[in-house]
Amino acid sequence: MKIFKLFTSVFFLILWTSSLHAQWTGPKVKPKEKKEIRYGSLTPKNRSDTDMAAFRNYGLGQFIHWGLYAIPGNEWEGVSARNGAAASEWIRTWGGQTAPKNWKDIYDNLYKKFNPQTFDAKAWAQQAKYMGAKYMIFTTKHHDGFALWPTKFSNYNITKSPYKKDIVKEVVDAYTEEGIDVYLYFSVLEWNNSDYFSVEPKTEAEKKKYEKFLSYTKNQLLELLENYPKIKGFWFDGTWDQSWVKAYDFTYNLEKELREKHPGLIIGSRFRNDEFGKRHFDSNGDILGDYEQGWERKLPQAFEWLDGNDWDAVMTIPPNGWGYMKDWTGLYTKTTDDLLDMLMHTVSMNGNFVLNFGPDGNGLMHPEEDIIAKEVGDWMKVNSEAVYGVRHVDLPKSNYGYYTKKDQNLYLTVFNRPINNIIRLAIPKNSNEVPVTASILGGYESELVVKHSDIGLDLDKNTYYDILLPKEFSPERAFVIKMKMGMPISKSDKLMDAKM
Ligand code: FHN
Repeated sequence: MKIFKLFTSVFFLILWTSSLHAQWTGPKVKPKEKKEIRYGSLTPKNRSDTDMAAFRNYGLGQFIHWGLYAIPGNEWEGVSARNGAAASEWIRTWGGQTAPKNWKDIYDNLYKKFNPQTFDAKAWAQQAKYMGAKYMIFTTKHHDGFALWPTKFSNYNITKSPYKKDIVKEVVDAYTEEGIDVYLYFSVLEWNNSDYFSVEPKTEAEKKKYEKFLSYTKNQLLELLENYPKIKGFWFDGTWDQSWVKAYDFTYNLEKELREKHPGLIIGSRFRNDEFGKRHFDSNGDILGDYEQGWERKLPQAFEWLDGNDWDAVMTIPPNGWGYMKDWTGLYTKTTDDLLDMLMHTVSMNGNFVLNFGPDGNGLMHPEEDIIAKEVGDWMKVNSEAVYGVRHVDLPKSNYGYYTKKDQNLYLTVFNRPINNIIRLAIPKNSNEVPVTASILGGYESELVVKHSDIGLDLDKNTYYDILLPKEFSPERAFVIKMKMGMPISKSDKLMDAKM
């Protein structure tokens, strides 16, 4: 029995890691030969409508993982699940020596205890607003299959808990009221649904069951659209199993239907695959859906890897674990400075950075999350101009931090301040735009000195602009230099080479 438990947890760990290290992130290699594809993307690359334009401008978002797993918080009766389950929201798969007896049964009955007395959707939304989030993604149903809305299509839902009320509605209403767009996370995969198959159903009986599961999934999605018409999109998950991959005709038609029912709906690249089983990107390397949705707990190293697609990156504060995890000790948890660095890394490459929160069984954020939300918000109050609605800058990479731009403004968010207080920007010699004036967002009033400096590097394609930082300016975190760009006063001439 113990060996079996160990086997299952190792199996899930392997599954988890392989799903996260799949091939869609990293540099993209387009196939040499074009294939005829019937089940490719239903929408063009970089949709140009207003909903997608809003997505492109968000910059910062919030993810919330909330469900029955919030009750144990990655432990049970004082025993930690840390090495027995892949992540806190995966605690149902807890196996190995530390797992409690009849754990799955205990877990599946947790709904009888789900009664978050201090849950206040308005307080969450206000916190997210203070943090600067422009959109949020909320788990309507995670892999355990428990629905946080009163779905008509399964009994395993919030109405059966002592809490009873429609949590999804509370969240959608509260965030929308604060001007934050809502996206619904939906896991297709369900651990405890007997109609669900991870492998392709083969026998007639299996096929029948899986057909039932597919129509249940469709009904739930249409129900979500009908119940919460204010939502902007779906954030799909748990779509990697072969059962779903092989159902490409069904998923193609379902996506069509969802889009028809809800014009402007945004769906990322995790929803479905083409008829050759290619996920995220079809067999020709073209994106499936409206944006690349594979950046999870990691960021692209190079802008080129994104191939011009819209994208988001979802990020945990602990190394892994999206649901509530009571005990963070002994784990490297990202600091506010780490997260701001990741935020600017992301927006400098035209992406949205989505920070995850995992509230506890009473609806309260982890105390460390409260601190981070406040600190990110304090920073955003001063610097959000460099985050919202900005675009990638085609300049040589700066070692000081990250460039972003909006209209005639160039922003450099400085994380690495040089000891000589000179920020030296490399600008290609043939550039028609150079920094003309510079100032620091918030805090420091006067304009900074901008100097054109010529240094002798052989065969250098760049020229240099120095921005002098006042010695007395000593912020505690990264700061943003805002520059107005304009015509260069004089083109830099080629210097006469010395005769040697
Ligand atoms: O397995 C899930 C995990 O629990 C979490 O929900 C993340 C969020 O992006 N997605 C899955 C793994 O890709």
